[in-house]
Amino acid sequence: MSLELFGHPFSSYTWKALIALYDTKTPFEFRNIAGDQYPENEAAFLDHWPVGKFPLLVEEGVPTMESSIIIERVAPRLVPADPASALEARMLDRIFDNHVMTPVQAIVSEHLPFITEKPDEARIARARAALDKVYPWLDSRLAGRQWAAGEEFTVADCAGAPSLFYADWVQRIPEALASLKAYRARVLARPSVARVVDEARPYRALFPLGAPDRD
Ligand SMILES: N[C@@H](CCC(=O)N[C@@H](CS)C(=O)NCC(=O)O)C(=O)O
Repeated sequence: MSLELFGHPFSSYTWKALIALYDTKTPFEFRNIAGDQYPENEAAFLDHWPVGKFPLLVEEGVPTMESSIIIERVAPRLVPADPASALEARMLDRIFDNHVMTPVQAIVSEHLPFITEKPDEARIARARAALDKVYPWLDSRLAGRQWAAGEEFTVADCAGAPSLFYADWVQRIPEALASLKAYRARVLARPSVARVVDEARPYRALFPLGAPDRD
């Protein structure tokens, strides 16, 4: 079985799939589509998925889109066997993507000159308000848990790590939310997560709001 993952080393959703692959020690080939350096990778990627959203998994020529589905394909054990635990893990995965990463992407894209000439301050304010609402909810939900969905490292953590990594860069998690801050630190220390953070260091200058000197 040959697995190829197309993605960008600084992309949050690429991290999500990479964390699952690294954590489960699944062999694969990374097809980097960063910038103009790898035109053959970009062409093959767009050939499989003209929508152009990454990551994309290609297995023996057959593409799979969407990071959560890629994880279920390559690392099924990251979804718990018990149905109630599986539901919790999938729900947290959706919450991190839709209610943390989506507002983060909105704020970041409003600062990308090739997407917008002048930042839409109202959109940025709405995204910041969304983060302000979800942070305390996450803090309560994660209290007393080792990992996002309980005692097991799951797909929810693959989503939680990149979304909270970047969320804290655009809107600092308040000190008072100790469980959420501790979870972020814990998940960033996991070797599979530390590896994607390290591999992305050369790309930090790309962060349009300016990467903070930490993490
Ligand atoms: N729902 C998708 C989201 C993927 C996504 O938004 N990827 C971003 C990179 S982190 C992307 O492709 N950005 C490039 C673009 O929008 O053109 C998933 O989970 O894979």
